[in-house]
Order: sequence, then C-alpha cells, then structure tokens
Amino acid sequence: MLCTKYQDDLRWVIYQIYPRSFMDSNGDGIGDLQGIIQKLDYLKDLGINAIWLCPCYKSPNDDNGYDISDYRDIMDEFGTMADMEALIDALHARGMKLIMDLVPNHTSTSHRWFQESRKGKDNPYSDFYYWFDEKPNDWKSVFRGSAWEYDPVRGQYYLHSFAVSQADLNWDNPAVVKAMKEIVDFWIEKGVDGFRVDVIDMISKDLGAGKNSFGPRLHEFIHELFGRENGKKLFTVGECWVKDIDEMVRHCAAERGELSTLFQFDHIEKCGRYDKFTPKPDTLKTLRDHLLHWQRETEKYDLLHSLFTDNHDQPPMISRIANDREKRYESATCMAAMVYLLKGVPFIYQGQEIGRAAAHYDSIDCFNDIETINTYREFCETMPAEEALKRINFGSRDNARHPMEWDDSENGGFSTGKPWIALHTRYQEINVKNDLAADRSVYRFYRALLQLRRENDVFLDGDLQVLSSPDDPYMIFTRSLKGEKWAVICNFENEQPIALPFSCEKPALSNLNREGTDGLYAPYECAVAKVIARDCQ
Ligand code: TEU
Ligand code: CA
Repeated sequence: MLCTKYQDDLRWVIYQIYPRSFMDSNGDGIGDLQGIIQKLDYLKDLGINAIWLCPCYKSPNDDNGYDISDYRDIMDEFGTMADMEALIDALHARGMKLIMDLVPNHTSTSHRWFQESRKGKDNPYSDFYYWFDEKPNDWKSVFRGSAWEYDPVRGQYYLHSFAVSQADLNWDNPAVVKAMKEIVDFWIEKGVDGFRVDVIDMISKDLGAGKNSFGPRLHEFIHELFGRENGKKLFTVGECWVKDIDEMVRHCAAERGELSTLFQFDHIEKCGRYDKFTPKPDTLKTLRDHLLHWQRETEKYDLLHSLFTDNHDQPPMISRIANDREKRYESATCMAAMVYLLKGVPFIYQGQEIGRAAAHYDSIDCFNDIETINTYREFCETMPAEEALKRINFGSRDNARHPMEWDDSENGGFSTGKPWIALHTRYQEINVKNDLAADRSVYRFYRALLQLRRENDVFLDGDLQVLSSPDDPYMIFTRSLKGEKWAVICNFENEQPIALPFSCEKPALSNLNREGTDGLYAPYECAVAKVIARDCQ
C-alpha cells in the first residue's frame, strides 16, 4: 500500500504532447496550442486525465523549445498566452490537468539574461552563467563537441551542456534560484497542476570535482523550487538519469518535499540498443526484467514509479524489442498491458495509442533534430554516409517527432500546410482513422485498459506478485487488494502454452479476444482476468 502522500497521484494518466507535431490549427505546418484544444476530447475519450506539454515558451527552436528565451511567454509558432490560458481552461473544464515542462538547467543564448550577462563582469546578470577565461575542463556537450564556447562579446568561455545556444545557468548564484522560483510561481498562478523538470540532476554541478550533474546542492535547489508550501499540491516528475534507487529515494521520499516521481531511464537505455544509435537484438523479456526490478525497488521504499517506454527523445520502443510489422497491433497492446498495469503513473507518448512504429528515411534532409544532425556529421567522418544514415534512422529523436498521423489524407490530417518536418514514412498505414476503423484497434485496447485500471483500485495500489520466472519467455503477474486479485498474462514473441496455478473469470481484457486464461498463447497475446474468489486466498 503506497503511502498516503502519493495515493491520489496514482490516479494520474498522463499523455505527453510534443506540441510542434501534435496538431496544426492554422495551416502553417507547425502544431500549436489551438490544435491541442481541438484534440482534447480525443484524449479524454482515451482515458487521459492530464497532459505533459513539452516546452511552448518563447524560443528560437534550436532545440525545439528546450532553448528558452522567455519563460513567461508563448513561442509565436504555438500561439499566444491567451491560447495557453484557453488550453488550461479547456483542460480544467474536462476535469483534466496540465503539467508544464520546466527547463531550469539552461536558457537560450537569446534570453535577456544571457544577453545582459555577456556584457561583462560588472553587469547584474554577469554570474547567471558559467564564464571562464579558458576552458576549465574537457567536458563534452550531449550534442557532440566541446561543452565550452568562446563568446567574443564577453571575451570568455561559457558552459553549454547541450547546444551552443543553450547556456547552462549558474545555480550557485542565489539570483538564479530566485528567478526560477518566480517562474514556477508564475505558472502556478496561471493554473498549471504540475511540472516535468528537464535534466533536474544537472542544476547542481561541482566543477572542482568534475561533476556536471548530481552536485552537492542538488536537493537544496529542488527543495527551493518545490518544497515550499505555495498553497497548491503540485505533481512533479524529474527527468533524472538515476542509476540506483538510493538516488531516487533522495529525490522522492515522501518527507523530502522535492519531487513526486522521476523518469529513470534504466530500461530505455538498455532495451534493444547497445547505445543510442546501435540496435541490440532484445525482446520483451529485457523490458520485463527492468520494469520488475524498478517495481520491486520502488515498492521497497514506498516511492511513486513513473511507467513509460516512449518519449520525444526516444524512437518507438515497439520497434526496438517487439514486432512493428506483421505483429504491430499485438506488440503495441501487449506492451501496454505489461507496462501500464504495474504500479505507478502511466505516461503515454503521442502516437503510442495507435501503435506508432519507427519510420525510415532515405535522406538526412528528412531530419531536423540538432542532436541528429550533429551526430550524422560526426559519423560521416568515420563511416560511409549510408551506414551513418542507417544509425540515424535507428536512434534519431526525430523518429518520435514527425507529425501525429490523424488520417491517411495529404499531410496525415495534421495540417493543411506543408509540415515542418517529414511525415512518418508509414503514415498512410498507421494513423488514427485507420486504427479506429480496424477490427483490432490499439486505441480501443488502450481505452479499455485505462478504463479497467480506473475502475479497479487493485491496479492502482494493489500488491504486485510476479508468477513468471526470469527464464520464462512471458510475463505473468497479479495485483491484489482487499481480497481481490487480478492476473495479467503477456506472452512474448513465440507461440506457447501458458497455464495459471489458479482459476480466473473470462478475461476482462485481451488483445486477441481469448475466452480463457489457460491454453496456447499466440505471439504477443495478452489477457487480463479476475481470479475467482475461491482462489484469492
Ligand atoms: O533531455 C535530456 C537528455 O538526457 C537528452 O539529452 C537525451 O539523453 C538526448 O536525447 C541525448 O540522447 C532533455 C530533453 O528531453 C531533450 O529533448 C532536450 O534536448 C535536452 O534535455 C536539453 O534540454
Ligand atoms: Ca500552426
């Protein structure tokens, strides 16, 4: 039983929207806030009760909104502050909530703070960023190359952990902490219900110790941001590449007053790839083992777990470890049952609910992402262009960022204008209209699964018991609460017989509409059934 602080949070069902690619309302080929408003009923019907909105603040879009030039205004392409207020009202009118994406580690170099800071050491903003006469170390940018850039205006080097135009804020400067707290309060005032916090582990650094993240003041800073009683119970999820549960405890233990939960990326890092651009022949078994490891760990420490496999930085997981061609429906639905009926808060990335798979492009011109472009250039220095493109197709973040496919018309129903980035190469096969018209619909399966979860508290806070063993090529677990027990059976890639040690009612959910829980399971077949009362002891 999860501690009371998180009980309510288990009811969140969060859909992540990459606004640039979700829905375009004005025909300029770029998704926008009014486009999101048009699709709220589609999300409500799915069973979503909150959206995590990737950054929509003013930005030159070198990193598509993660390079912010004004935290208190909306980027022109997405609309106006009035549109944002309309979105918040439209969500709340439907009983839905909004989680904003806060980016506290860095700003765009076009932010007023940076433009002031570069003017010199006597400027009030001088120490908002890290400035050195010489590069103090050999840190590298996540997007390739050095993390230090010489600024001719100031005559010094500044730190950028990501793009050259994303300058890291110096959180050891109390004025930075104060400024970021005021931004959080500004959006709380606007009515937002929570924050996803970008690279939260990087806001405290220790240059002397060579640490560009998890510095000595990290928890102090997070507590400054979210530990206050600002009169509103916020839901906060930190993007934080923790390696072990101790770090998660330091962030999320109920009495910490820091974060509600974390995105930890253990399974993202290790399922189906050796590194971001090199595939590894894994199966759902690898995903199961990582998911169950973190289930046990978060259960042990009474922490709230975030359940996800996809986001805007990762190509679709079904294309990495399952079958996104002839078994795409089965793969997408089986993975949903594996992941979202465990204990935690479900995060669904746009397109997962229609079984979106990876795309494949024949030209680097079809890509936009700064990390992708920089990586391709670096690859081409040591390998043929076609090998470089193959790796880019596998690992590029753009594989999650092409326009959402609403139908098979021109531009996929996303826009009446030319989309800002290439359409999905399979959009005429994989789109909302085709999925809803199919006998077997991923959307309808997701909707039924979320309804089952919503209507049965056993899936929110029930005890987890794993019945399958680590060697089994399938996953069987039960959830139990107040004498009620449900079984979840997820077969992996091969057909095989599965039998349970107890009897169940007819499956309440099954991706291939099976009648019973025991028997021969097809590849990626899953079933969810209530255990009969006699066998619940
Ligand atoms: O991502 C942080 C992060 O870890 C990414 O750099 C990720 O590892 C990346 O895809 C490299 O493989 C966050 C945001 O999710 C990402 O979209 C931003 O580009 C990044 O921070 C900088 O704000
Ligand atoms: Ca638009």
